[in-house]
Amino acid sequence: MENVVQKKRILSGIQPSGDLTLGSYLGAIKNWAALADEYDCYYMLADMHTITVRQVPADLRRHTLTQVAAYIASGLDPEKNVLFVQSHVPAHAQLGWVLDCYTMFGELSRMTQFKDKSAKNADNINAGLFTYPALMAADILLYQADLVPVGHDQKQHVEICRDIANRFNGIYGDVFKIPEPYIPQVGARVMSLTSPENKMSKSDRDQNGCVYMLEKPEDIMRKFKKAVTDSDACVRFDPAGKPGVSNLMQIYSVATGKSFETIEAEFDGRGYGDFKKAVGESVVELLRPIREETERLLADKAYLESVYRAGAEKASYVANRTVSKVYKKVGFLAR
Ligand code: ATP
Ligand code: LTN
Repeated sequence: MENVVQKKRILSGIQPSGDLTLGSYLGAIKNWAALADEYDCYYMLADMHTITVRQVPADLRRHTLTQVAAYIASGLDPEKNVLFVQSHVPAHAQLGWVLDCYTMFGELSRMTQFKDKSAKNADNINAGLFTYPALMAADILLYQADLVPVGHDQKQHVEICRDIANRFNGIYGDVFKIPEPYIPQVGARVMSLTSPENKMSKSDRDQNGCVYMLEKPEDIMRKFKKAVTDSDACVRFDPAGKPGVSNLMQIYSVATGKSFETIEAEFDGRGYGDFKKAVGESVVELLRPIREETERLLADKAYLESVYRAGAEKASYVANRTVSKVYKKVGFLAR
């Protein structure tokens, strides 16, 4: 008897809403590359989500292409992972609409990302920003994903996706696989260098709080030297009492693989100056090969195009099957 074990499937995505940050890398992309052998992996560029906040069209195009290059440069081999652009696969919009009709106003109103983003974009609180989680649920459910690797801030979105899927399955039978969030232990929450109580975010207006994946070494060093700490002069992990120092320790720990105890011992009796310099240098070295490879790939547009075209084709194949099933279940007349 044939004994083929189906690999579990993974789906995740990042919005091409700006230059990728150290947070996007440590909280998401870095962990993705290690999953390719064990799982069947789909990674998208969530450009349809990006227009929930007004974009300059040329910038959106540039960010999308750069992000394809950065995915590959971060170790996502296009032969082993399906890399695609959300808007290239119409099934996302198709299932997104259906799921809008199975998502409740009340549950959408409770989403923290909606509350944060509508506070930041008070002049443009559009319907897409509000129904964002239903489209994200479609992204995940189209691929019948088992796991969704994301940073901590996206956990609530994966939870609402599960609720929507369970609701739909409750009415129509087992249509969707119920996905689980997959959140890294360390690195899931990289905080701003200037206001360590807030998450480092690519759309943050304070550019000094944010380290970008493709940033020049001297700029990275300058930002770490200016990072907010405290007046204790003691390198110790205590996120509540010492948020700035603890954030730097987390970053240093993921960049070097050192434990918090090792880091505390390494900087025992030394000032924050040495510590910040060491963290900055570790990040420069972590990001250097990725920046260089991204620049090399961006010079080869034909290759990048071949990657995202092939990705869209593979993704469409899987996604269209789910849409057909869903259309039939809800009672749409077959064409
Ligand atoms: P935006 O500013 O456009 O909202 P963002 O910079 O906050 O974007 P996303 O594109 O929303 O980041 O996130 C991409 C992925 O990276 C998600 O899985 C998210 O959880 C993760 N991520 C983003 N920022 C951080 C961070 N500071 N720490 C850890 N993970 C993060
Ligand atoms: N909402 C996510 C981006 C995103 C996503 C997804 C992540 C869109 N669709 C599907 C995981 C799975 C964000 O803002 N980071």
